[in-house]
Amino acid sequence: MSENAELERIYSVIEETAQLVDVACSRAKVWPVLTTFGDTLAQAAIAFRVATGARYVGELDCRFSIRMDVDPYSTALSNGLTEETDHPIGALLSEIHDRFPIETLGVDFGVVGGFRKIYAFFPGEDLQSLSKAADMPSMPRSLAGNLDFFTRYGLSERVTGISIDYPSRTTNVYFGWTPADRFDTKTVLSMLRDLELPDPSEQMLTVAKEAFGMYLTLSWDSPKILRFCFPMPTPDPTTLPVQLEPKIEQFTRGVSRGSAMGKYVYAATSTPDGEYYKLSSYYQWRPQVIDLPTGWRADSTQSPEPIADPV
Ligand code: GPP
Ligand code: MG
Repeated sequence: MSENAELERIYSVIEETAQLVDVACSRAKVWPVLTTFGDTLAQAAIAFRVATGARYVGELDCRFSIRMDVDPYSTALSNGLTEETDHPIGALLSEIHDRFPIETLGVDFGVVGGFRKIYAFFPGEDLQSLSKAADMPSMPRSLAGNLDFFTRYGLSERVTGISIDYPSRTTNVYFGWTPADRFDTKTVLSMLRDLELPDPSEQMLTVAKEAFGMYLTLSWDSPKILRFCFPMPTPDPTTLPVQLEPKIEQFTRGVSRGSAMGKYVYAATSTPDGEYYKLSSYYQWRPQVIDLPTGWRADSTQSPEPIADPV
């Protein structure tokens, strides 16, 4: 397939997926992201994500891995996807590049809002030190300010990646763990209390118990951790021992999975204003994007899945 035909094909999938959650896809916002970063989409990991929080109303997020030989931030700037800024957020990606072994790069965009995030993931078997991340001059100071917290829970050498959300001016730090590290109810409760976040619901505890890692959101304007999230893998969200939110259920029922059969991540997020839930559905799966344990990890040793057939 020619590159343009491949982009048009993916665009139709994005449009159909947006319809499932009653969102009108903006070609003016989506197409420039696809033409800027989409030249290796046929080989990329591609995921769609819905979330229940107020900040996600009327939006569908799409994320995909990109080629490793581009600098995604300068490429986004030169293609007008984001504006030049003096804010430290503008220097963060190059500091990550200088200090960490990046194995996978990805971008995220909203079908309404357009270009949003850049992801930098490190090799799953080479977890990185949090203090190294906290020492970067452009990292929010709240990471260094909370180092004791991470040390207390054994997380200080478990960084698997960092993402940067340009319009929101926030950054996520991702932590990975092995099944042996799974966090029990008591620990989760204590972590959230330490961060002055609300006590978790039963649903959040169910998800946290099965989580393959956790991640948090920081900004340059607050000394606090803004959000704290537990993601769990599942082959079928409808079989989870939780009541799926109507928006997530609607999405799950109709979503097209391309070549990625049964690869979902259901995530519980804690914020000072309460909990919300997110579901990512992989349309194409590549094992490098996130280091997953158990069954998912096992099939990552098999040959890559075939390129998706047109749906
Ligand atoms: C989770 O963060 C996303 C990933 C771990 C992988 C992205 C996948 C690719 C195919 C590149 P998020 O972006 O959903 O976080 P937030 O909740 O802050 O939006
Ligand atoms: Mg997510």
